[in-house]
Amino acid sequence: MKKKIEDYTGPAAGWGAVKAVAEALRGQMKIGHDVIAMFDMNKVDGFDCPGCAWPDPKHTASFDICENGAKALAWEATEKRTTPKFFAKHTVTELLSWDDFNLEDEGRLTHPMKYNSQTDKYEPIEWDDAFQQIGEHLRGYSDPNTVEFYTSGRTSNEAAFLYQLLAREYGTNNFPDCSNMCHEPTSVGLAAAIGVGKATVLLEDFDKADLVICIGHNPGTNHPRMLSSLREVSKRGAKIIAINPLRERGLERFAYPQDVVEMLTLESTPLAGHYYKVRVGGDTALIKGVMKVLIERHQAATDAGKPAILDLDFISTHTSGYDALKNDLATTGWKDILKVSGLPRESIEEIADLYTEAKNTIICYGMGITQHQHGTQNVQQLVNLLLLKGNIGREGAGICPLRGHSNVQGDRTVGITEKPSKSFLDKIEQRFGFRPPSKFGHAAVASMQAIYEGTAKALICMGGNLAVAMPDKDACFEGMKKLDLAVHTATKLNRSHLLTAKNTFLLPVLGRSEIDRQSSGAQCITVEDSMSMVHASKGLLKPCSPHLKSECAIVAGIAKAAIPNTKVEWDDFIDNYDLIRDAMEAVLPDFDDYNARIKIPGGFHLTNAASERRWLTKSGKANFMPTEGVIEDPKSAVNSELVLATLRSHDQYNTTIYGMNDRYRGVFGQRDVIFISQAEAQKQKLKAGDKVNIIALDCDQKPTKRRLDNLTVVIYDMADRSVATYFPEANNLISLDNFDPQCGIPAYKNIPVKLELCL
Ligand SMILES: Nc1nc2c(c(=O)[nH]1)N[C@H]1C(S)=C(S)[C@@H](COP(=O)(O)OP(=O)(O)OC[C@H]3O[C@@H](n4cnc5c(=O)[nH]c(N)nc54)[C@H](O)[C@@H]3O)O[C@H]1N2
Ligand SMILES: Nc1nc2c(c(=O)[nH]1)N[C@H]1C(S)=C(S)[C@@H](COP(=O)(O)OP(=O)(O)OC[C@H]3O[C@@H](n4cnc5c(=O)[nH]c(N)nc54)[C@H](O)[C@@H]3O)O[C@H]1N2
Ligand SMILES: [Mo]
Repeated sequence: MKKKIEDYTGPAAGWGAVKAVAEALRGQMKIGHDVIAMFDMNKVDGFDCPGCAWPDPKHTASFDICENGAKALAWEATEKRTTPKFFAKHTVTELLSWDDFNLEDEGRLTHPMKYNSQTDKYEPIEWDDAFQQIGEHLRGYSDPNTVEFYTSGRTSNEAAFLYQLLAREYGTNNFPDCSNMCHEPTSVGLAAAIGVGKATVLLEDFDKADLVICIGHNPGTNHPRMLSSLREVSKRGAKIIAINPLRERGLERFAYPQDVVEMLTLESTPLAGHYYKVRVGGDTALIKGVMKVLIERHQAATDAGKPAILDLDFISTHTSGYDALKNDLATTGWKDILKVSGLPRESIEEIADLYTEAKNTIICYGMGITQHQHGTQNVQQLVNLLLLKGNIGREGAGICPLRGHSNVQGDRTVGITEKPSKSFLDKIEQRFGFRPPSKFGHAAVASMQAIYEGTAKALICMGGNLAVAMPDKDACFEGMKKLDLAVHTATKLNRSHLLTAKNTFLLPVLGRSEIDRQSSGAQCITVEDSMSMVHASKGLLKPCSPHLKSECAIVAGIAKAAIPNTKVEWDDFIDNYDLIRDAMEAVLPDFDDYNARIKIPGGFHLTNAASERRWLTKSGKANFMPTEGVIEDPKSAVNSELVLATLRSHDQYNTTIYGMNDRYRGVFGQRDVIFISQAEAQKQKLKAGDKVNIIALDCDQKPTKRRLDNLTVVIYDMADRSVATYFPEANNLISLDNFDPQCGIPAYKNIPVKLELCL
């Protein structure tokens, strides 16, 4: 595709999406049965979309696929294959010179493979041999805490539950997880504030909200099915506010592909009526500004005998810490708020007006909020704002984190955590008869540090592309090569697989769309969406190779070989996944009648105490959590004149690159671009099409060695003093110690930088 930059004038979705789906399918899938299967995605008896975690209206919609869901499926159900023949032709050294797109575009992995360092090639291996050899290595390490067990969030509840059993019976709580890179501030921040680290809303709440605030997320690309919910909100006349440094088409206008009239008349529904281009890293400043206005106005109103703005009853009955919040806001100066948020005071007052007028408010947020050194505090500022008007725990109101991978939330629920609770470990012991370790283990950053420092010996990966997704490519790549053992279960080849350890195994796994047949018949698995709905998913397509195993079967195979006296009935579990679910029911709270309840269309909702105004916090109340100052990334060069956010294009799924376009942002045929506002470009003496190098700065604003060269300048409607480019290409600009100390999330969204014009 030819490189070009061109304004995208259409709405989000609409005909552009229909065309893009057709393009995505071309070259991947034959138009036939498999494409028809797409329409069974997210339906009762069908399989869950491997794309995002946005819930479905009732899991009964006759036709509710979205462009990026279709791309995710086309990518998984492709006709292309990465076979032993392919590996015989290419050395790993050669493959390392391929780009990420071309590696995955070779298609689905078909055979278990083992790396041979003599030939520098992956070679086929029988499953049993692979398991025996992996088991032998694992049995050889004297300290189980030198093994890291990574999970990427597509893994089903059943596989994740078995995986944590394997690791814990083996003897470790080292569970680096992709959620450590996206919603850890949610798990930690919400838990401290309201006692539950998850969304307090259900899809139905969107029908009752008067105001939806979308802050730091890009639904048109990353949660496209959310657009139909936002469309309903807008059509009802409720308001939507977008707070985002970049103007994102998916937050502005949407044409619903399922609405024939909208499609044929080329009409679209406007979404956010109010758009605030906050500076990258300016959300805490902005939200604190809004709260400051609200409290001052409330004070003035009540002094003058006018109606209250805040919900004082709620505050006194249900919360703790209001005075501390008030005091902190009183000492936060407007100069700092305006400088850091990059917004004029009128905008902040306007947001306060809209929030005051609305009876019910939902706040939705994503990576723009979480991926900062103060990601946890950022999330808590959103909760503070909601608590001021009692907007948690009633209809039409609440907090709505947009989770990432389609089952990242479920994986955590069923035990993928480096900090297990005592009650969870007790239950495992009661059910399985072994005492799991209680010493806390590693999350993602700590794992990668251990890998880099050489204290970790082995890395087992349930999917994902860890070394590419993490910050500091140089350190990650070097670390991976020092490992004694790397085991990857994957659908497609990616770069992490090529960073070979002394012993490396690549195990091909069934995708969610494929039939998982075990001795008792075809199995279903379960997943949990962003709103804590748990439901079944059953693959319908013929597996792409007869040599694939399910994730559950691979975990069991490794476990049996690594733990000779295992107490777990692995074979029974694999014969029939109902038995895994029975065991989960015995161990996990809220999973009563699990096998029966997943058969209910749409699944069942896991209890969320905060949404019932039961506060499972230490204080027994919902806690206001003030944060000092307005700086979200205090360990970076806080006065940096320019900060960089790393984002996803419309044609990518994390490290999986589907194509070279970012249609809604008007970028075609390329990814090596940097977005900058017109005014900022002028200040930097740049113009569209110029080539620049990005240089990351240290705390003292001195240039570091971290750089990304030769990016094309794209003038974009966005905040000043901010720039943006794509991940994962930009990941080497971030160091491994640039993370939120409360929860460990890397600060991917606020890198102080300077630009250098290429001559
Ligand atoms: N098609 C597709 N779907 C996906 C994914 C994918 O890669 N492709 N990834 C999945 C995963 S794992 C995740 S976690 C989610 C991610 O979903 P999102 O959270 O939407 O992810 P991003 O694209 O990283 O960034 C979102 C937005 O944050 C804005 N932003 C950047 N910095 C700031 C800031 O400082 N403040 C504010 N307010 N906004 C800021 C950016 O302009 C961008 O619009 O999507 C999931 N769904
Ligand atoms: N700079 C920067 N870095 C980031 C981010 C950012 O916004 N900016 N976002 C972060 C976020 S939110 C996340 S979640 C991480 C993503 O990190 P990961 O989850 O580790 O990465 P993915 O790219 O989603 O993993 C892709 C690989 O998963 C495998 N795969 C796909 N489907 C399946 C399956 O069904 N089963 C198995 N076993 N394997 C499968 C394929 O082999 C594919 O190559 O990246 C993080 N990194
Ligand atoms: Mo994510």
